[in-house]
Amino acid sequence: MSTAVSAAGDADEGETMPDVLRVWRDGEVAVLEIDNPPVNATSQAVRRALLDAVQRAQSEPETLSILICGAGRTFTAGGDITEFGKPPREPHLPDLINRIEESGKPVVVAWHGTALGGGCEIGLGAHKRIIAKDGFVGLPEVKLGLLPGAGGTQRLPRLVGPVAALDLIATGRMVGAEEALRLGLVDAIARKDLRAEAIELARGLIGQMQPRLSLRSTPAAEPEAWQAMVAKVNREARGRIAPQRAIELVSQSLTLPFSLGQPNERRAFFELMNSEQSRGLRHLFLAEREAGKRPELASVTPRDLHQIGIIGAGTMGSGIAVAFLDAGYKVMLVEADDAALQAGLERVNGLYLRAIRSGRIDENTRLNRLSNLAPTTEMSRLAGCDLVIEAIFEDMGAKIELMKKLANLVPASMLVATNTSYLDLEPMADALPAPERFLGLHFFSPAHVMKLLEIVRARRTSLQALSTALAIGRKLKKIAVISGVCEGFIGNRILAKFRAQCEFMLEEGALPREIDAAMEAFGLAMGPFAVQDLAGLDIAWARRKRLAATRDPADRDVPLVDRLCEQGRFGQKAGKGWYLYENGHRVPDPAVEAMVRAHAAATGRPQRSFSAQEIQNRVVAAMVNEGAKILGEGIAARPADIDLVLVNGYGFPNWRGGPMHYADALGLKQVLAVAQNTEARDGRGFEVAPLLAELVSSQRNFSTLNGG
Ligand code: T1G
Repeated sequence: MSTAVSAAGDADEGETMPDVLRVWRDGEVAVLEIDNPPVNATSQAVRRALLDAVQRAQSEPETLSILICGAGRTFTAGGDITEFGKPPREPHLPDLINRIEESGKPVVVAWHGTALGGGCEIGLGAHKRIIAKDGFVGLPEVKLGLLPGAGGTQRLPRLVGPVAALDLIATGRMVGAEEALRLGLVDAIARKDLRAEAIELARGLIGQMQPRLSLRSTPAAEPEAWQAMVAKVNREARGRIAPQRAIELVSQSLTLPFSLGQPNERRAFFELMNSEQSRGLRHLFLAEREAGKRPELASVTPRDLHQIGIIGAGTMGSGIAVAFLDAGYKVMLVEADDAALQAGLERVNGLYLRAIRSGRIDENTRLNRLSNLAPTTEMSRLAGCDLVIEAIFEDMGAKIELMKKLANLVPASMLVATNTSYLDLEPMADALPAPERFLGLHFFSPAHVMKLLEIVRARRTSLQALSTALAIGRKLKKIAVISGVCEGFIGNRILAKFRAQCEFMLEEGALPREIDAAMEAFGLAMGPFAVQDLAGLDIAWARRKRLAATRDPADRDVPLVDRLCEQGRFGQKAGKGWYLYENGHRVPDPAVEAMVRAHAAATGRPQRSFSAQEIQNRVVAAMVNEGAKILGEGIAARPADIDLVLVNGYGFPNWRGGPMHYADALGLKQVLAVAQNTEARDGRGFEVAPLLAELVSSQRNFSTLNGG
């Protein structure tokens, strides 16, 4: 017998609640199955239905034991993110879990798919936990700028010890079944049939006294291991508050009874929920899931792809090859001659050997993946591919030649993509018959690691090509964002404005180390000048030389990179660039600082000092102003897409939610004022994006443009 339970009890007047829990009995065991697609989030309806069912099970004489499990793909992904930031509604998850723990009848939880956040905490309240062989469990709240708020920070240390608990809570990482068992986080792994074995486990507990985790004391930690974990968490927090609060709360589980620790946890949870950091991270979570959803693609079916051709086996080409091999595709790698091909294969193999050394894959996996790789110097072999991506050097002439060659070698139905990072796609499309199958797939280096994929939509790119590219993004586990065509697309176009602004400030009295320090304090892993040194200043120099002829003389131009390169200061690889590198450490170089000062004085601009805040605001204003232009021109569909690009491809701190989200938090009026007061062209200010001005005058912000 099975009944669907709707949580009508606490519903607001007139509101009908969905059926979210199925309840039936297997002998003396009441089975409560959460059924709230897509991920069984513990919404208010689920909490209400579970509480009612647990209470009913207490009074039913036929029920002697209780199993809580989930329908569909996952036990539960935890708290319902769409409810976050709204006033909490009863019953609250901590109360429900306390009720489960206090149950006079034993409660077992069966975890399958992912038991995350509140889903893990429900398990910690239960008396026994069993997990599917391929199940995962974790407390990922920290990734949303939160901490577990339903007892997790107090019960988990009591179960697995404070060191392992802090590790799991502060990193938010999920553990598989084997590790969960080793840690003592589960009592058993189901051998074959999770549901049947869980029912057996529940039946076996009938009549026994059930231990309550909250009444147990946290086992003492080895001081050294604890200190090492605390140091690691502090080191990795890099400006994020939640991991630091985790240290406090897990520590409290060692000294305070649960009855005092839990209210502290709850307070911290709500404080974090209202923090800008959590708002930023939640914004990105939802943005990631929205990015691929385009109304115009709703009814378009992506093509099935099996064999991918990649032309060019340099750094980008070999990284892209590995990204596809890792996702299970067959890859044909094409180079111009044997020597280049051999070098490319060594690169690919080198990436796999590194993955073995770091323990990410084993030898068998390497061999397996490489068995799907076909190297060749014969372009004609590409005819059998479903998609070809060119990853040759950034030269328009060479790319057009390549497209012309392809036009004669591959069928007109084959998808063709370029990995260019800033060139115009239209002349390449013109060189191909059926240009609607052509688009940009802009990977970021290293392509097999970096999460971002810019999908560049040329004027004639078909909806099917676009939808196929999004499907590729999902399969490669990338965050794919659609961009229109413009110099640098979304990311590099904004990066150029960011860099230019940093160089302008050098002419107005700031030093490279001051700008880098300000931007590192903002949350970037490395400041812009340190990054240039890492990438090699010769790259920027070559680009400057190439663009020199077409540069608008009115554009403000800072020639300092030329001066550095003329002196052989190519960056880290030369041991000197914007900085000096001594035994791998970067140190400011008085000679460079003197050169910057002399250049600044020669410009005749007034010189002054800059606060970190002023540097940050100016950089952000430049990025946001360009972002607003990109939106105004329709290059990006939503502000949230721009945030995804900057966070996942350019190291913008995720806990600030991306530049557009951050600008909203800062106040667009202030951003506009900074943009208006900044000189970007000789004697003139920024060209302020009309959209930015319009939003300010109508007292709106970017979030109103995100839709949905
Ligand atoms: N709430 C609401 N919707 C959610 C959700 C959630 N927690 N998690 C996922 N979704 C939606 C998602 O928006 C998407 O919707 C669909 O489900 C599929 O997700 C006190 C309260 C579970 C590993 O941080 O990590 O518990 O786009 O595309 O790749 O401590 O989603 O189809 O409309 O991501 O298979 C802690 C977040 C909450 C888990 C599945 N929980 N979720 O990944 O599919 S805090 C989390 C995930 C908490 C307590 C507090 C992943 C996933 P749509 P998907 P997936």
